[in-house]
Amino acid sequence: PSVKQPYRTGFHFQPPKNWMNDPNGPMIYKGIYHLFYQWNPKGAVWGNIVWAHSTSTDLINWVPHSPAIFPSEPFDINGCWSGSVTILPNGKPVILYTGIDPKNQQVQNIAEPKDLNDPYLKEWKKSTLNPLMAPDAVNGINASSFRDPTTAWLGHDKKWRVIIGSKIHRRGLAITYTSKDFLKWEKSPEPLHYDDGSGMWECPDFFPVTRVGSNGVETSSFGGPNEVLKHVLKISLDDTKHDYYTIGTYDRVGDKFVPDHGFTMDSTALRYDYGKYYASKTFYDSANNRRVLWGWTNESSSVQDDVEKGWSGIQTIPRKIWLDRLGRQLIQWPVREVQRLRTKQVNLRNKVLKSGSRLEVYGVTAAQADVDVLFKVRDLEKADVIDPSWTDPQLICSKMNTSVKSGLGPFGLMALASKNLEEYTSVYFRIFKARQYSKKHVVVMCSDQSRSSLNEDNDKTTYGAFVNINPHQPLSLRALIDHSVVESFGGKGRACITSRVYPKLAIGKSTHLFAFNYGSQDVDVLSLSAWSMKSAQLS
Ligand code: DQQ
Repeated sequence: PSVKQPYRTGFHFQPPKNWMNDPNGPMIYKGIYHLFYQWNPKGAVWGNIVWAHSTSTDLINWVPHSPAIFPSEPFDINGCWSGSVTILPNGKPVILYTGIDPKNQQVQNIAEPKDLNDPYLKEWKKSTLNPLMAPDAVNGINASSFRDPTTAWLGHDKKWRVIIGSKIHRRGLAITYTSKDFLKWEKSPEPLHYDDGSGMWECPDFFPVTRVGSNGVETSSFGGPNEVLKHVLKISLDDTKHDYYTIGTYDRVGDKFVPDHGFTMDSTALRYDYGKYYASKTFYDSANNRRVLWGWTNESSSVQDDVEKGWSGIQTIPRKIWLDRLGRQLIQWPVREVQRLRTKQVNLRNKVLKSGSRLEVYGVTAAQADVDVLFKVRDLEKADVIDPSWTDPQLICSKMNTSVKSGLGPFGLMALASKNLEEYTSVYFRIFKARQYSKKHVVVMCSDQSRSSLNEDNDKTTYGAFVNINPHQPLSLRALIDHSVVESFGGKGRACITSRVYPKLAIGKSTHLFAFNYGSQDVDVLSLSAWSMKSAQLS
């Protein structure tokens, strides 16, 4: 970030210039992390898509390489779209990606490293057998809705499976293909899963999770002798531009995914992130025995602003993800390596945030910071009763902005704030009673961008999520603040909201950070730690 480029990020991944969208084929190979991503070599808007490529030893500092895959053959001459890496049993990584052919049909191709001894895998060669999967008159596949192959997994019959996002009319589906040799693929008669009425499924992801602990599970794993696995299906819904997931059981014989509690894609659905977040993808990090999630966050600024600043799109900080103890949702937390960027630290303990008050956090670079707070409310009886019709947390948050006082809340953080609060992005909680006389509570987490910038030319939509926690316990809120992004984790990773904002005043050294409580009751800040963050090497 500089005076001319106040919105460039210090530690959220972005290329030196131009348009970036989906993360592609993340993996670890010979101890090196690889990130490929959809990139336009020619400008700050979507188009001319190639697979750009960067590598890292810690998921935070990155070295750019030349694009790994770019249009060159009939099977991808109009674009090299999203795809995934599979590590074959002999350790060799291969890429499956979507190519756009001369007729603008979507087909699936394979590429493999030219030199397996190069840990940076700089050069890739495309198979002459491409395309490996293509729509034709017989298979009934919609040629303009057939893309984004997942990491493949090995079945009980030693055959590979891969799913590809698709739609037929309004039915969104994950088409399964199987193969013995990874080159000849056969379409399965039935999809792994589908949903009538949802529209196109982009960038599916399908992976096992363990029921105990937070370790990751290799994509082809069947689980240990006493280990029962669950599976997660995630899809990126083209219609809403949100990533939804559901947890369920994978029937390996029928190649069917059976969700435990259905797979809804509405305002009550499970999402990785309730802010700006799309086209995400996980990989199994064998060096650290964890599953890591990458997700793309696009701009909230106008196309004209993007063209002027010369870039568009960032990646969120990679997150470790695992199944919650009760098996009802995933937990996400920034990979611990990001903490190596923490430098100057400020700590507050046992402060009372009086009703209607703010507490400025001094001494950290508020435009580039990591903040972790623990709040505690004193009397849950003081919570207002939630209106039973309020089932959409985003609506609750946008109806009641930061200035609206309720029994318990809003309390939280004001990030990227100007000195006199002409601008701020607030991330906060409100606690409601589920019903009159009820002992059950509903915790809502909001990210309010409505006052984020004096520039009105941005999308300032307010985001919201329910946080599945018991407010008798302290409420935790972590925020990764990075110039034009606020990436927030509520309830220790039970709800995440990523926002993009473009302050005019709250930039660089003129940025402030506050804890606040505008609710009618005092709230305790059990602890607040904030760190100035060093810049990562990004290019
Ligand atoms: N982006 C890619 C597609 C994918 C979409 C093209 C999702 O493969 O479906 O850049 O953002």
